[in-house]
Amino acid sequence: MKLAYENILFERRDNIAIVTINRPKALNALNFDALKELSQAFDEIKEDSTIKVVILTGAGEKAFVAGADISDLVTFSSLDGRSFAHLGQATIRKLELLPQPVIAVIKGFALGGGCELSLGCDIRLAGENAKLGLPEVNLALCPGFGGTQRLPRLVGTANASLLTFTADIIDANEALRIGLINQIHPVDKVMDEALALAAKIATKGPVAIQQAKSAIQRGINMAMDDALAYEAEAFSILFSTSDQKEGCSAFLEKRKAQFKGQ
Ligand code: CO8
Repeated sequence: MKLAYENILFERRDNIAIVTINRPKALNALNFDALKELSQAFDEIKEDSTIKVVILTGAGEKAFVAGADISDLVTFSSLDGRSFAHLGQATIRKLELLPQPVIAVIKGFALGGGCELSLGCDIRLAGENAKLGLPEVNLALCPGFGGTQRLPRLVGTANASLLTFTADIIDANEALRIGLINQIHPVDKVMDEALALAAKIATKGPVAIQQAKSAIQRGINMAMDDALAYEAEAFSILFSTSDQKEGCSAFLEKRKAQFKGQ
């Protein structure tokens, strides 16, 4: 059954899914409903093997996501805060562990929970107008959607601590310098760049991409010896796929491989 969404848009372009957070009046801020819809969309994507790559973005050019919805936060009890943090964390973890690679397209503000959502993506492409940060401490809150864990793993504890403690909002160039984003593009070109990147990734062996993503995402949280053992399993299982035989044969026969995702 196709699910109806009110706070997000879900579209397909061939084998690419585009999920757009669509609350422009609140700069795409995340509330309970938006998070629940994102979670449902990620479930749909996980079950759909015809989707090879996912793009996650925000509606309009002013914001990717300007954080959690502060008009809700102001009324929260401690229990509300906990369930909101759990929902946000579970949703972003689901995103992070999707079998398909996810590219964030960041135009404008990616703040607080919005920056944390982008950290659950595998690759971040930014428009020249991107502004990123974790301004939670301005609200006497701390990051609650995984930012205290994913940001230091990505940019190191010193950069993460500076951003988190100062609440400074950095521009695209500084975000690129510290490794928070992968690339900067003109605002009107960044979605096309993401689509081209997604199309490129979609030409590769799909099971190989899944195994590589899994080894990266699972392995980063393991001790090195465990992670290497995990990688060896991820690698070896690929020899049971017909795509692997096709990929190696096509190379030797000097032709383009035709992958089936099997
Ligand atoms: N929540 C709700 N509404 C928002 C939010 C938000 N996060 N951000 C912007 N808006 C609304 C504004 O209130 C405004 O609404 P209206 O037009 O009705 O007045 C509209 O969006 C446009 O915003 P501005 O007029 O403020 O636009 P500016 O260009 O002047 O400023 C900024 C843009 C700098 C992005 C500014 O809006 C801002 O600072 N926003 C808040 C950013 C922020 O602090 N984000 C972090 C929120 S906390 C968080 O994300 C915690 C995540 C972890 C939660 C853990 C569980 C408890």
